[in-house]
Amino acid sequence: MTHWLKLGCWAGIAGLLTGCVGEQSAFSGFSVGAARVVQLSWILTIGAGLLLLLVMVLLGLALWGSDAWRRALRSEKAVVWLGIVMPVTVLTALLIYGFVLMRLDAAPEFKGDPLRIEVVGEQWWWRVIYHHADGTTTESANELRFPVGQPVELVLTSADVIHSFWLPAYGGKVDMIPGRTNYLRFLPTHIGITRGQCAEYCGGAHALMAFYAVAMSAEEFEQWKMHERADAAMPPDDSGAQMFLANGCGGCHRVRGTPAQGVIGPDLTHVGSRLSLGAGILSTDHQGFRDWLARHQQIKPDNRMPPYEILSDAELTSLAAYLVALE
Ligand code: HEC
Ligand SMILES: [Cu+2]
Repeated sequence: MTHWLKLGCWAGIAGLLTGCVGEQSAFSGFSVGAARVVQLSWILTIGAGLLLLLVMVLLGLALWGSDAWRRALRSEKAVVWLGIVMPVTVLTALLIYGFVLMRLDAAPEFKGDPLRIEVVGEQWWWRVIYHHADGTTTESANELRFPVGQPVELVLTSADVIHSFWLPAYGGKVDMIPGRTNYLRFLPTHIGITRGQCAEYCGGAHALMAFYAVAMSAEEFEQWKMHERADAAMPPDDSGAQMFLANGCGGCHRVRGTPAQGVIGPDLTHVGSRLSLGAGILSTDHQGFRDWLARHQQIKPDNRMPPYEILSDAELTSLAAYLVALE
C-alpha cells in the first residue's frame, strides 16, 4: 500500500514538472527580461534547496547526533551565526542582486523604435492590430508575430470584461482592463513559436482562450507583413466565397478585398495561414475549418459565433475550401 502511495507521489511530481518545459513555459526565456527572470528563479530555487538541506542535516544532528554536536547546536555562537549572521548576509546579497536586475530591466535594450502591436481581449479570443508606417492597419487574431532583435511594445486593452494577457516565455502577465490601456514591453531574442493563455477568468470559454507568439527573423517578418497587408487571395466569385456572403458571415467577419466587412469576429483575410482557429483549439486545415463550422458550439461552448447547424455537408466542404485558401 505505502509502496503504491510513494510511486503515485513520484508520478504526480514528475507529471507536474513536465509543465515546466515546452511552448508555454516560464522557464523558456525568449526575451532578455524573461531570461533574467529564469536565471533569478534558478538561483532562488537552488539556493532555497541548499538551505533546506542544511537545515535538515542540522535537525538530524540535533535529534540523533553525538553529544558534542548537540551541545554545539545549543550554544549561543550557533544562534548568532546561523540565526542572525547567515540570514542577514543571504538576504542582503539577494536584495542587492534584485536591485541590479530591476535597474537592468529599465535599461538600454528598450531604446529605439519599438514595434507596436495592439491586442484587444474579447470574449473569448484576441484581436491583434498592426499599425503600418503609412498609417493603415491590418488585423489578425489569436496570434502575434514579431521579429527578434527589435523591442516590442504590446498595447493591451479589453473590449468587454477583464482578461489577462499571459505569455510566460516572454515573462509577461498583464491584465486587460476595460477603459484602460496597459503595456507590455520586451526584447525578443529567440526565433520560435510559444503559447500564451488568458489568465483571468472572463466567462464561459475562458479556458479556451489561448494564442501563439511567433518570433521570426527580421527578413521573414518583413515578408510576412507584406503578405499580411495584401488583400485576400481568393477570387470573390468562388462558390465558397458566395456562400460566405449568402450566409451572412460577412456581417461579423472581414475578408479584405471582398464585400465581407464585419468587425465583430476575427478578421479572416489570411485565416488559412494562421496557426489556429478558435483561439488555439483547432488547426487551420480543411478538417479544422469543417469542425469549427459544424460544431463550434460543442468544441468551444458559449463562444460568440452563432451555430450554423443548417449547413449541409456540401456547403461545409465548399466553405472550408474557401477558408483554407484564404492564406
Ligand atoms: C454574429 C457574428 C458572427 C457570424 C454571423 C459568424 N461568425 Fe464566425 N466568429 C464570430 C466570433 C465572435 C468568432 C470568435 C469565436 C471565438 O474564438 O471565441 C468567430 C470565429 C470564426 C472562425 C475562427 C476564426 C479564428 O481566427 O479563430 C471562423 C473560421 C469563422 N468564424 C467563420 C465563420 C463563417 C464561415 C461564418 C458564416 C457561415 C461565420 N463565421 C459567421 C462571429 C460570427
Ligand atoms: Cu479569460
